[in-house]
Amino acid sequence: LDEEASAKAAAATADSGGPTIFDKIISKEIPSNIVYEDEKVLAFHDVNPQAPVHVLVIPKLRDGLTQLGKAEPRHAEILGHLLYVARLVAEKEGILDGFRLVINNGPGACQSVYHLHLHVLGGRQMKWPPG
Ligand code: IU
Repeated sequence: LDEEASAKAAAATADSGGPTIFDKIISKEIPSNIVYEDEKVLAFHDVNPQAPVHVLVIPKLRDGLTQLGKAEPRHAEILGHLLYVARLVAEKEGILDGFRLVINNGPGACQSVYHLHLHVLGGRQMKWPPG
């Protein structure tokens, strides 16, 4: 898919609240290249990396967090943990010197999987502004 087509495809994906592919990654029905795991979160390499290091950090229990915009007070602890794990992943992957965290929220940001996930990107010079 070219850039425009993939943006359109992502924008056409709605937050249905239904199951996502990440359920099968969490249950290990679909294998992934895991970087870090604990009882609350899973971090694994993105199948379509946008940088030499591209890891997704996700909560194992979605609990309504299809997207960050749905966050409520009860989610504050897991949100903090996801951010801390992103830093552990950056260290493990050797990119503490320069890494970027991204959360695509909703169609306007090309979110394509409606299970909250934090992108950890690095291993190359990141540009600003992002696309
Ligand atoms: P987004 O922020 O919702 O666009 O990110 C979803 C990411 O999930 C995207 O970078 C995909 O490459 C990635 N991904 C994956 O790693 N494994 C999969 O089976 C599927 C998507 I579908």
